[in-house]
This record gives sequence, C-alpha cells and structure tokens, in this order.
Amino acid sequence: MKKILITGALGQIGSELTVALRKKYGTENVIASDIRHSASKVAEEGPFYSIDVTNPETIRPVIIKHDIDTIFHMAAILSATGEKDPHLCWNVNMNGSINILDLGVKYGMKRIVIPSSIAVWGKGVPRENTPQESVLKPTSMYGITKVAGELLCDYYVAKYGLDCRGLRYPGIISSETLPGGGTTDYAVEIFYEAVKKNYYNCFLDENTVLPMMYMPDCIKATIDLAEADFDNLIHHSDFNVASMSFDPKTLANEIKKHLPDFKIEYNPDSRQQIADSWPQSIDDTSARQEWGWTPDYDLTSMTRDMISNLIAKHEKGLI
Ligand code: NAD
Ligand code: AKB
Repeated sequence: MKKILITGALGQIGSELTVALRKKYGTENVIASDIRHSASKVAEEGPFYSIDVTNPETIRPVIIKHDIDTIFHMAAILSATGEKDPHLCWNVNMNGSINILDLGVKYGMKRIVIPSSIAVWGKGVPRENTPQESVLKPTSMYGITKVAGELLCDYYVAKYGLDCRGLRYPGIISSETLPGGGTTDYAVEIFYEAVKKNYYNCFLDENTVLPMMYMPDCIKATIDLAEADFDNLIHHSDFNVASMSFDPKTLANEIKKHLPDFKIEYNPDSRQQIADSWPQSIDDTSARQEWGWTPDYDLTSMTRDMISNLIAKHEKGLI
C-alpha cells in the first residue's frame, strides 16, 4: 500500500481512518475524497477531491494522477437513510462498489477494502454469537446491498484475482465525526446529549441489545485486515469482528457513573424494526485466527474515553 485513495472520507469512519492512514503512510500518499466538502482536517490537511462513486469518470482521473494502488471504499448510504430512500441506497452502495472494483481491475490495484455490516443478517440466524457462516436474509435495503457487496467482492477475488477485503462492522461509536444515518447512531448521540443536556430521548427500546465497537478498535481492525498477508486469509470480504454488546439501558447506567444527573427516555421509532432484525452478538473466531483480531476497548473503557473527549470538546465550545 503506497498510494491510497479513501472514498467517503468525510464520514464517521472515513474521517478518522484518513488521519490514521496519513500518520502511518504519509499525508501526501493518502488521498481523501467525498461527494461533499467540509472545512475539516481531512479536506484541509492533505490531498482532497470531490468524487461521486456512482460516476467512475470522477474517480478515474484521481487514480491516474496519484498512481493509486489501494482503495478504502467508505462511501455508502447507511440503514436508516437507506429505508427513507432505498433507490439511493442501492445506487450508491451497489454501483459505487462495482465502479471501484472495475477500476481496481483496470488499474491493477494491489488492495481494495470495502466494509460490510452486521446489517447482513435478518431472519433465520441465532441472534447470540451469530456464526461467521450463516444464513444472510436481511430485511433492510442497506442489508441487501451489504450482502450483495460481500458476494461481489468475493466474485472479483475469484474471477479477476483482485485482492478485496472487508469486515462486518458492528455499530461504531466515536467522538470525532457524527454518524451518517444508521440505526446504531443512538449509541453516539446519547453521549453528545448527555454531555450537553444531561438528557437523551432514545429512538430504540431500552432492552435492544446490539453489537458495538469503539472507533480506535474499528480503525485498528480495518488497517490490520488491510495489511494482513493474503495467503493467511480464508475469508475475504465478510469477516465478523466483535468487541462489546449492550442495550440502551446498560449504556445509560454506565454514563450515569460519570454524569449522575443524566436522564433517558425511550420512544422507539421505525429504526426499532431494523435493530430487531440484527444480531445481539457475533462470533469473530475467523478474524482472530486468520489475522489476529483482538479488541482493546470494552463498555467501561469506551464510556470513560467518550465522556472525557466530549467534555473537552464541550468546554471548547466545539459541540
Ligand atoms: P457515513 O455515512 O458517516 O459516511 C459515508 C460518507 O460517504 C459520507 O461522508 C457521504 O458524504 C459519502 N457519500 C455518500 N454518497 C456518496 C457518493 N455517491 N460518492 C461519494 N461519497 C458519498 O458512513 P460511515 O459510518 O463512515 O461508514 C463507512 C462504511 O462503513 C460504510 O460502508 C458503512 O456501511 C460501513 N459501516 C459503518 C458502520 C458504523 O456504525 N459507522 C457500521 C457498519 C458498517
Ligand atoms: C447502521 O446502523 O446502519 C450502521 C451499521 C451497523 O451498519 N451503523
């Protein structure tokens, strides 16, 4: 990985992945891109391009100009936004991914990373410790694109010998960039609202257990998989990665240890149905065996870190 392109680099994960990759591989070697522009570290402290992944002619010139050999394809439409606009979700997630894969073949890309999600699951699987190999019957458009995306990557590995890899991320929790329209977003919003208002109106029921992961572990998993020796990989695009699982009530109680006056109410909306179709915990034995995955954070250490980061931002007037 010498010259890296990141799509969707202004998003929740892309914004922190860009910073981590620039630190490791050099700022000039990590080209960020997104369909939108924002005054941010990612866009201002290194190369940045406006790219629409549904239009390969916006991607091609950047690949040629920078002699890109690796792509982290983070541009996507997430579950809640996807249910509001299923055609947009299909177009960005499916056509965006096949464009990246085709350009990967054409320009001899050394490696492509395309994330998947716990959204690949639906009915017909054990919801606890959901196995790596299991029935994939999602009920959301987002989940359908993630299953098809995994299959597409495996097809390009088998048919063209393209080195394409991916992880089934759980809900990602972070304090740098707000999430972009998912069902697990409550687990980020709750921290912002707790620090700012000591109150959160939760859109999921108090007993909704979902798998989650703190951003430093997400970045570590993404880079470790990208750097893993291809010969050691049995799987490619669909690695389960687990870290912690909890429900909103348990998270609220953990937050109260730091902010004792914090109050929460529960008013489930349409996102509850999506959450109810996803696993509560997943089995990540393959990731541990094939490329040495192990998380650093649990609920206690993640909560401590989130509260401390957001209090610092609040005191500076940044949130
Ligand atoms: P996000 O919504 O925060 O960011 C996505 C970015 O893609 C946004 O900045 C958006 O502007 C950009 N984008 C949208 N349409 C585009 C287009 N046509 N062309 C170029 N850019 C476009 O998403 P994220 O949370 O950073 O997710 C990154 C990847 O990880 C996605 O594949 C997502 O499905 C996956 N994932 C995320 C989570 C999570 O909890 N954040 C969990 C599971 C999987
Ligand atoms: C979402 O909720 O849509 C994402 C995901 C788990 O894929 N955070």
